[in-house]
Amino acid sequence: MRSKAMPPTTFELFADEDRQPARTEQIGEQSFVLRGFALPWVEQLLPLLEKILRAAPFRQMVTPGGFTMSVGLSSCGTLGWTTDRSGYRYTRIDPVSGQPWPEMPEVFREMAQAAAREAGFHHFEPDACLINRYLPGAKMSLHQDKDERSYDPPIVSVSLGLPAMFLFGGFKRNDTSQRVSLFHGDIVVWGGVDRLRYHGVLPLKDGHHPRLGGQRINFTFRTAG
Ligand code: MD3
Ligand code: FE
Repeated sequence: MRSKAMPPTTFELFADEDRQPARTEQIGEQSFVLRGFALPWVEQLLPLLEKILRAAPFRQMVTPGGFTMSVGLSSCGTLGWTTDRSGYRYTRIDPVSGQPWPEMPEVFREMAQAAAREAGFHHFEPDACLINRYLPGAKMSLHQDKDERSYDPPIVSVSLGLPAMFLFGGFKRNDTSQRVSLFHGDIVVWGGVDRLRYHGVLPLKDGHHPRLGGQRINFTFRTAG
């Protein structure tokens, strides 16, 4: 046992209270930005992402209202998200390939579970990972995510590539939004009372990211079924 008066036997890099420098930002009652949380996984993720995209390439889907989304979409996992003129839904089969969506790689799930746990959501079991691709100018208008069977599990979102301005609104479309910049490697976890808040993404600005080039890719992990 080290006595109070004695100097420490080793010099630690951080005192306990300084460990993990302020990397978690709370943006809602149950919403947290984990800055850089995905960075240790990125190099494992990218080749797996390329394989997924060979089987299920990004496509621009049409909304029930007849608008073509500016964001390119794909999915992996048991369920994937689709929209067309007849509505929004989760399916087991990719309507473009006619095949099941590519499997969700183990490391995707582990990263999402680690992030959920960090935000206080234990036992997160995602069965869907939506993959969004933003090229410069692409945006996502304010919306709620309501196509999942239960709103109890959180949603985990991973940002890669170019930065984006995320809009985090309230429970009505016209409630004021807060703006949150999201950077390469950031993970956001949204759950509980914040799960049905309106949200969107402003048009992506032109730029070059050293690893992903002129695009932003976002994964959202959900328990959909
Ligand atoms: C807040 N994607 O795919 S992720 C979406 O950056 C979507 O691509 C955006 O909105 C993107 O549906 C934002 C963050 C996100 C996802 C779901 C939420 C934030 C959320 C559900 C409730 C509240
Ligand atoms: Fe959404």
